[in-house]
Amino acid sequence: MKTDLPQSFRRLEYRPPVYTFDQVELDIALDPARTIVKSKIEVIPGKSFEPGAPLVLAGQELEFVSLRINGEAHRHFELTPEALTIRSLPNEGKDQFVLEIICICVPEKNTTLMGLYVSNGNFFTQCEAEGFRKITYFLDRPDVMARYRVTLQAREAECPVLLSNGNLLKEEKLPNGWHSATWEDPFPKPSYLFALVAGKLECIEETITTSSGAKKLLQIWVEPHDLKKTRHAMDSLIASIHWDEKRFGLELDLERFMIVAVSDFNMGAMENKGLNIFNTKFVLAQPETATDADFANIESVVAHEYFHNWTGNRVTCQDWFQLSLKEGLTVFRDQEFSADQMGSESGRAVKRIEDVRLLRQLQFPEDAGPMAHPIRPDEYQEINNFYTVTVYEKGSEVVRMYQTLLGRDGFRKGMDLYFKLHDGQAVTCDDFLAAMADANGKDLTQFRNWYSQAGTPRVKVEEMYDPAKKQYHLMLTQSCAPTPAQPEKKPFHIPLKMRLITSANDLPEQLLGLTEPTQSWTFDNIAERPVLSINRNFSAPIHLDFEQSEADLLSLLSSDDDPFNRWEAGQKLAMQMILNNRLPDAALMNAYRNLLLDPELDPAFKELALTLPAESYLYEQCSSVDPQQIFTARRAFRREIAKQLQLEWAALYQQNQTPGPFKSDAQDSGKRALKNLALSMLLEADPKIWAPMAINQYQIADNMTDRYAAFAALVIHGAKGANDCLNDFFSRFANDTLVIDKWFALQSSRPPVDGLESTLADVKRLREHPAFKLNNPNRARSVIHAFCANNPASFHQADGSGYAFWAESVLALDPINPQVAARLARALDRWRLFAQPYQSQMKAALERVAACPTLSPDVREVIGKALG
Ligand code: 0A1
Ligand code: ZN
Repeated sequence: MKTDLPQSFRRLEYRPPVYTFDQVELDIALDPARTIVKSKIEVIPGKSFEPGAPLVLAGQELEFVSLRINGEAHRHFELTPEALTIRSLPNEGKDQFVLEIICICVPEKNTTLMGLYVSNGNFFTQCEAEGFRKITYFLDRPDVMARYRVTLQAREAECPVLLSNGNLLKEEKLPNGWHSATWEDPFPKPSYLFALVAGKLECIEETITTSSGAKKLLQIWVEPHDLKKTRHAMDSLIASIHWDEKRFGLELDLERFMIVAVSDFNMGAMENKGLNIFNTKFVLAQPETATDADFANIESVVAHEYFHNWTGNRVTCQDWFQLSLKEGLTVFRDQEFSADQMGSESGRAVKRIEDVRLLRQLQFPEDAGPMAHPIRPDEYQEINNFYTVTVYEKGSEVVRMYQTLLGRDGFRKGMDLYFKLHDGQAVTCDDFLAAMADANGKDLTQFRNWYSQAGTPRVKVEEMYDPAKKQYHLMLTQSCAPTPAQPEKKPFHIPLKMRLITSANDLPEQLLGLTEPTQSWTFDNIAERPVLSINRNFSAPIHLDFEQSEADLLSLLSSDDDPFNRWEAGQKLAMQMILNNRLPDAALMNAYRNLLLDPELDPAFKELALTLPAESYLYEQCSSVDPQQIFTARRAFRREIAKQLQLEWAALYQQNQTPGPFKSDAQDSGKRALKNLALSMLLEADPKIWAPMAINQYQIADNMTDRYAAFAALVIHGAKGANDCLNDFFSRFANDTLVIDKWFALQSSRPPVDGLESTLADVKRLREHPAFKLNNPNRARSVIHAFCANNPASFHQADGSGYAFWAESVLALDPINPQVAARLARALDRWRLFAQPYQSQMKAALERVAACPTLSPDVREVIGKALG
């Protein structure tokens, strides 16, 4: 039994490397049962070098074979399960020496999907954050950047394709049916960006010309039967390349850029230099099998990984505490790209609303829970647990605030300086901030608090209008609740876009900088009491405490010129009424009706405006959550909108059809979104009347968005015909893994329906289904995570049955794949927020998992912090 305390890593304990690597040669003979890895490395002293210092290499789950230094066998070393320590180096390590190591790994046994593994008979790697040490002994840290030359060998019949980073140097036939390929990456890189892929794959390719006139080869590699689903990813890649040239002056630096799809993958995708590896979910799309959301996600993930080529690869992170340096920045870049791809101002606003909704649904709870951490964390036990919505999405909001403060041009100046100073280096978030400050001659000292402090700041708004003096007074007070290890917070620099709205409609938008705990502003010559529109376009990632009257909120909902705040006003009204257990009143219903009938408004915006705040966001507004009560109140509210606007929904359903060939662009997908919300509302209002229309849509649909929406509406509302659709859908798409994931996920995320068996009973049956595979992360997530994290009303049962299922699932997944298990473990993060009996039941489930003596460090950290 392991009794040692979990090991913590601390940001302030960073030391530069003692040794570093120059040139790395890898020779890898691929065999699923026994892959032989030979490395030949030029080692030189690093920044912390002292003569005589040992060279300590990380290595995990490797079979050590041999070690040579400068061509001679070397005996002065020690091996532990985690490290290879080499002593008595030539000339005390002061001169460059050549290290040669041979070791063996077993890809077919690797279910963690970190390091080298096999998926559907093909070989793939995943090295971020610390997977390279499962391939060979190495200085597996991002501040050791080396040049790689890689030779892959394999049996040609099983692995006709051999890929690695960079440019292909040569290919050779070898004896006994083996062959080899040698790749060279001209750019120094950290080990986490290494990749290899080998197997039976095929590609589509395109040649493009970049801004400097260079020709580049683009390839997308997939299993042969998926080739027909790669067009959208290729178009997205080409669009991303052009966008980065135009917006940031950044050009593709390699002759060849490859994307490979794999169906067993822990995350979305990975930005390995020149050889991005993707979860199939974020590559493969055809109208018949992928929804509009899938198309949009593919576009943004392809862009995200491509953008990493500069923000992450050319300039990388000094250490893993700096993860947001590359992730926050790259999410910001992909969000801006997707916004531009929407093709209109209203499209940009729609994208902004979607991003903020996600932030509030997922990141706000994280920032208020036991795993709360600053975007640049100070401590971790397992770095894999820190690929979080805080590091990514809040990180992106922080980058966006630079742009808000400095303007687009100022932000671009900062980016230019960042690359000028740091190209080819491993740097820190402080370096990024300094580049932004120096390029613009600005003091951003206080802005640093966004990097060091966790928690979502609250800004209290108080206003007063003085009709006699025609003055408007605004007082803002900021605060931030304690988070783990941070009882007290310093004030943040909060950029707040605001506008005073009056009938004359003549006051401009302004940017207020809230830097003090409390600050006041006076506005003169304000002819009448204005309506305040503040934090426009969500200029800062904060909670607003503003007791704005319902009348003012209704006025913003009907006419704020900032579409984000227009949406926000509606969300706030709905939220307040749901939390007070009220149904929408006549005034709100009227506002909804006007909005839906407004011919000027984008259908995608209408869909967002009529979608209620998520349960997880509603929880965050309560001091003691009764999940069943919130579900019931929210559902009743929705049903009322559905019923009272039934005629409008029926009309919208007809008006927003998209005849003609399928297009996944913003316009058509916006119309489909509104039409399918209308369909769902009609079933909410009266499943008996409207089910036949949904069944018809299901049957005649020529695209997955419409087919799935009809299917989901039937299942979610427990309508007649739902079961036939379930059977039909499964047999229609039995050979398409990604579509079958949808089939599983829909059933697992179905909220409770009167008269139907509990979703948990369904989920337990699904887990026994022949097509269920716990080892495949997408499939496991489609059943287990879908239930535990996306189906609150079914999950939170007073008898604790949902939590017991969660505990069993965490314990079953952990020995197979700790990363996937640890994500699932997070589903109980907010247990302290819940009322009884939920809270005690959750605690008991957490304790049951904690009692397992063989937990991975990943799950141990999450559970330990939840209970701590
Ligand atoms: N850097 C990737 C995310 C990523 C992180 C860890 C992984 O290992 C399991 C895989 C991918 C990105 O931001 O897209
Ligand atoms: Zn990323």
